[in-house]
Formats: sequence, structure tokens, C-alpha cells
Amino acid sequence: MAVDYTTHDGVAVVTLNNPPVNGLGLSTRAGIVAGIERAQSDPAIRAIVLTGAGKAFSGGADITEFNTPKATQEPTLATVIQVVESSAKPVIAAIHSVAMGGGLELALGAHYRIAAPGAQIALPEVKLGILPGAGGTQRLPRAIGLEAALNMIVSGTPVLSEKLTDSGLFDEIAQGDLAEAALTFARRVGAQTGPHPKVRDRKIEHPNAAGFIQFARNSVAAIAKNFPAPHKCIDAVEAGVQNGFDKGLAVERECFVALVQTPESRALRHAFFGERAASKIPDVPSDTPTRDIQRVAVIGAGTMGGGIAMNFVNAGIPVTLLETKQEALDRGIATIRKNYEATVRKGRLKPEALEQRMALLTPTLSYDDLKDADLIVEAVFEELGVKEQVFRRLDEVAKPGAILASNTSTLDVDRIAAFTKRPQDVVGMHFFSPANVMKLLEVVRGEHTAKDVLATVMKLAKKIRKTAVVSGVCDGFIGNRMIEQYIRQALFMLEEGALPAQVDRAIEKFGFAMGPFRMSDLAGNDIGWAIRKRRYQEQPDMHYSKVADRLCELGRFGQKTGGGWYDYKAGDRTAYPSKAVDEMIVGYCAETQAPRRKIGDEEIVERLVLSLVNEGAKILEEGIASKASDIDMVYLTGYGFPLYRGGPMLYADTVGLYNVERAIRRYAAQPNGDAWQIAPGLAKLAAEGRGFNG
Ligand code: T1G
Repeated sequence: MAVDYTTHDGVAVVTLNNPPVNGLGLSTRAGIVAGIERAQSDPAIRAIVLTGAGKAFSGGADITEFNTPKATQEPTLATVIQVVESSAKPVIAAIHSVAMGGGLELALGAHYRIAAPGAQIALPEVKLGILPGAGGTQRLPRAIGLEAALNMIVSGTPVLSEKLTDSGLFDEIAQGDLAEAALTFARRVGAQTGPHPKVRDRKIEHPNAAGFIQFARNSVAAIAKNFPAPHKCIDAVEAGVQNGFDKGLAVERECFVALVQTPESRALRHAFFGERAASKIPDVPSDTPTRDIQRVAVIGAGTMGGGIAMNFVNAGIPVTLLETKQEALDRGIATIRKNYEATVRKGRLKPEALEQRMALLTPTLSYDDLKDADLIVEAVFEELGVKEQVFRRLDEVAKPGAILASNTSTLDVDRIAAFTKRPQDVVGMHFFSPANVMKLLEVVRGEHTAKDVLATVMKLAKKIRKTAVVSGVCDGFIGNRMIEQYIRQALFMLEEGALPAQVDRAIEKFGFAMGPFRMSDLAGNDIGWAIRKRRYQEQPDMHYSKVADRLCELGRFGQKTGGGWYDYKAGDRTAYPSKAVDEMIVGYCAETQAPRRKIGDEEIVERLVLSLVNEGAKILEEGIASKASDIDMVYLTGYGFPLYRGGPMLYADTVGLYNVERAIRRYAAQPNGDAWQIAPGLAKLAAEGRGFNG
């Protein structure tokens, strides 16, 4: 049973014991009911303490049970809470570390609550696209008031227990040992005659509840644009305010059942699990010993090197920053300081913290200063010869066991590893620009990369708050390899009849943060130009529309040259559709006798998204990515794919692979159809009626 029962001088202690965070799975729920009932029938017991073993009171409903029969099997959480609340003997919830979601709802069903300081208190269900489904929308407003409760429910943001001292949620904040405090409190209330207080009996006092609720609705409008849950949270709270606890509970139940079926909730839960699954590497045991990373060195103080250095400094890890020339080094350090000053100005960093972080940076021009580093990340010019010089030098100076990482985004990590006598210590750490902001980190596993190196980098990624995804070695790893097909389709569509602004508008309406042409103007069209030139040499069969080359030949590299696919005005980053470029495109088609036709937004979105899906399926088949959710995490955290659609592979599952395959075969029969070689794995799954995500 995932619950322990002990007695201490007339007090029964019911301890949730379902690692890792006491998720309220079926056996835990049944154990709580058994414990409460056992205490009722023992005359020696005067009070009951409900507490959690390990690292949490409870992290809430066991989300691994979602959409399985266990989730709704009795005793449901609502039943458990009803048993707790109707206990004749007082129940005291003793909370430490985490009381979230159903865990907090369980505590709200108790008669009294004691918390240790530092406990994270939250109803984060809205972040999973649902809402508190076990009375949280009714009890929390009665415990801490309408405004504070609505804020917590609609944001899902945790609040530290000590910040809720006077909120009415806790009867005591335990300064010393929580268990002792809970037993003492229990003996005291156990000596009192009942009935003991129920949160559900409290009133919701507010001078203008209707007005505040309307204000709440207006405030969530922006974040609720693509997510139904925030408004449903307000509906449930409003129902309780207007029509009382039981009616409110009924509305909460209806809203919960409706939300848990939505594609948005499925996408959010997929992302929640995908984030955690990404750090698990199938053939690297989770207890693999990791190397100790106390000191990091970064080679290259340019945009990427500086951003990379900031990630480690932000986590309190000292960084030695190496450049080849003093002025480049000075410029790099100055840029890092400027970035921190901007954060201080926004009030997100204290001035003294800025100096503490800058003090963790040691600039140098000498490789000899890297000899103590446990991890060295190079972020030098993206050219194999330059990488070779760096890695041969590192092989001479780095201490044995140091991890040597390359930030390369296109080069072969195995070839880089071969420049050293220690390929087992070489790994790719592909950060995304701006490196101190973007959450995605592609960890590129070379043929010889040691398992403990991977385990170390994945653990370090968590420390620097990155979403790390392991990729095998191929051109473009996961993200860029897929985006290349996406860009090919975008260019073909210009040749076939679309214009840049139309393509961007369509895919941005689908939910992408930025369409391919605005993105290319931002990154620099010359980058794509260099890749295509390499492609024309190395892979002439992967044909491209040449229209982008025409644009680059005009020197229109994007924002940095004042014009790209769009026109720009000085000091203004707005992308203005360019008449000249549109005419160039139409002229190019006339020249090449490429017949233009009207292309609808639906086709634009389908070709862009399915080109990602098809390439993703190939990446899965080749083992470059070990699971579909890894590919989704890459696109959700690194490429602006809309979170409410869960990533390209989950989106394909939502559309249905049968329909995906039919669409791909249709495009394969059209002009430029050679780009649509269907991934055999996708066709196989479609034939079996399955999806990428099970
Ligand atoms: N159920 C099952 N497993 C969970 C879990 C949960 N609620 N929360 C976390 N885990 C697993 C997680 O997958 C990982 O597994 C391990 O615990 C450590 O997690 C009716 C219906 C609690 C703050 O949304 O926010 O209640 O990878 O790496 O950084 O209204 O996990 O080790 O195998 O995140 O210390 C609402 C979600 C559910 C809380 C701990 N609850 N969890 O953070 O560790 S819906 C949540 C978190 C609900 C009711 C509704 C965090 C944490 P593994 P971790 P952490």
C-alpha cells in the first residue's frame, strides 16, 4: 500500500509513500481512505495527521494515470477528500516541500493545516490545460479569499508556504520539526469536542465579487487566446461564488471533464512528460555516475560564446572565457555586462547579483588557463579547420576527464572528436541563439561519446535550466535537419504562386511564433545561402528553388542589411512586405516559366508542417532521436512551434497518420514532388492505425 499507518499516543499518522512525489494514484487514494477509516474505529485515537514521506506532501493527482481507467476508479480523489472532511476525528494535514494540485486539494479537505516554511503551494492544473478537479476551485477561495485564490488557480504559479502565513490557509507554520509540531497540534485539537472546522463551510467575502471576476476574465484574455482552461477556471470559481459550494463543485466537475479531453490539454500534458522524458537516454541508466563539474571554460566570446558563458555563470558556476585577441575578449565581456545591466533595469536582477556574476567570469587569451576546467565548450567560427585547431590544442591542455564540447550547429561531431585522443570525452552542446535565453540544448552524441559524459551533460543542462534533447550525428542534428525541409517547401511555394507575407501570415495564424521568411530575415539570409551552396555541391539531388539565391545576390540578407524578404526601416524591426521582392519573385517565375497558381493558407500550413513531420519520422527511424516526444520538445523549445499543438509529431497524431500519409502522397504527385519521399516508418504506423506517441 502506498500509505503507511502509525500511531503515537492517541494520534494516528497516515503517511503518503508513493515516490517520487506522492502522486495520488489509485493505491495511494485507497490507502488514505483505509487509514482514515482505521483511525475512526480505534477508540484510542483522538486525532489524525496526514503527511507525505520523501520529497513532497503530494505533487497532486498521479498524472501517469491520466486517460487510464485508474484515474476515475473509486476511491476518486473527490471521494477521498469527502472521507477526510467528514471524519469525526480531526484531520491535520502536515505539509512540507510540495503540496500541489490534488495534493493541495487533499490538504484543503482536512480540518487543519500545518506547513513547514519553504513548501511550494500551488494549483498548477491550468498549466496542464485542465483545472483543479477535486474541489480546489471551491475550497481555495474559501480558505484564502477570492482574489488570492483566483490568482493562484488561473496562473498555476506556486507560492511559498511562509508567504501564506496570514492567508487563512494554515493554522500554523511549523518553525521546528514538522512532525513534532503536527503531533502537538493534533493532541490539542484531539482533546477538543467536535465538530471541527471545514473549509467548505467558510464564506467567500468580497465587496464586489462580480466586478473582480470580470476583471479576472479581462486579464486572462491574452494568455487564454489559444487555451480554454483559464476561462473555465474562472467559470468554476464564479459558480461557487454565485450559487454556493455544491453547485460550484458540479460546475467544476463539468469543466474538468470537458477540459481533459481537449487537444490543448493533451498537448500540455505531452509537453510536461516530454520535458522529463527527454532527460532519459534509453541505454544510459539513470544511476550512471556523473563527473563533477565545478569549473567551466568557454572558447569564443562572440554572441554564442558570451551567451553560453552566461548560462553557467547564472547557475553560479565559474567560467574562464578564452579569446584570441584582447579587443574581442573585452567586447565579449562588455556585452555580457550590458546584458546583465538590461536585466537589472527590468528589475529581474539585483545590482549586487550583477557584480557577483561578473566576478565568476575570468577572461583570458591563454589556453593554459583552461587546464583546470571540468567542461570546455567551444563556440568558435563554424569551419572544420578552425575546430580542428581548437580541439588539437584542447587535447594538449585539458586535464584528463575534462568534457570537451562543441557548439557546432552543422559540423560532424565524430570528425571533431577524431581531432583528439579522447573521443569518449567529446560531445556536441548545440545552444540556440540567444544562448542565454533559448531553453533548447541539443546534446549531440558522437559514436564514441561515453555514457557518463552524456549523463553529466544532461544533469548539467537541468542545472542551467535548459531542455536538453539527445541527438545522434547527422547534418543538422534534429532541429535544423527538419527546418531545412520546411524552408525548402516555403521556397517552392514562392515559385508556385505564393508570396513571403502570405506564407508567414498563414503559418503564424497556425501558431508559429514567426514564419520562415521573417525568421530568415532575422537570422540572416546569407546563412541559408551558405547552406544551399554546400548542398548544391554535396547533395545536388536535394533540389531547391533558386529564388532565395536571387534575393541574396541582391545583397538582401535581411534585417542586418536593411532589407531581405521584407523591407525594414532604420531602428524599426517591423517587417514590411516588399513590392520589389514580390516583383522579383514573379519575374523569376516568368523567366523560368514556372506557372504560378493561387495557393491557399491550408496548403501552405500543411506543406510546412508535414515537411517537419516527414523528416522527423526519418530522424526517428535512423535513431537520431530516440523518441517522438524528443522531436516535439526540440520544436516547442527551439523553433516556436505552438505549445497548444504539442509539437509536430503530436500534431501529426492529432491529424491522424492516415491523413498525413494521404497528404504527403498528394504533394509527391505535384510539381517539386521529389521532396516528398514518404518516411517508411510513417507509412508503417499509418497502416497499423497507430501514432508516433503510442
Ligand atoms: N504525478 C506523477 N508523477 C509526477 C507528478 C505527478 N503529479 N509530478 C511529478 N512527477 C514525476 C516527474 O514525472 C518526475 O518523474 C519526478 O516526479 C520528479 O519530477 C485532481 C487532476 C512536483 C514540483 O501539475 O510541478 O492534481 O522523471 O523532475 O523538479 O486537481 O514535478 O523522476 O520519473 O519535476 O523536484 C497537478 C506537476 C496534477 C505537479 C517536483 N500537479 N509536478 O519538481 O521534480 S493534476 C502538477 C511538478 C491534478 C487535481 C488534478 C514537479 C514537482 P521521473 P520533477 P522536481
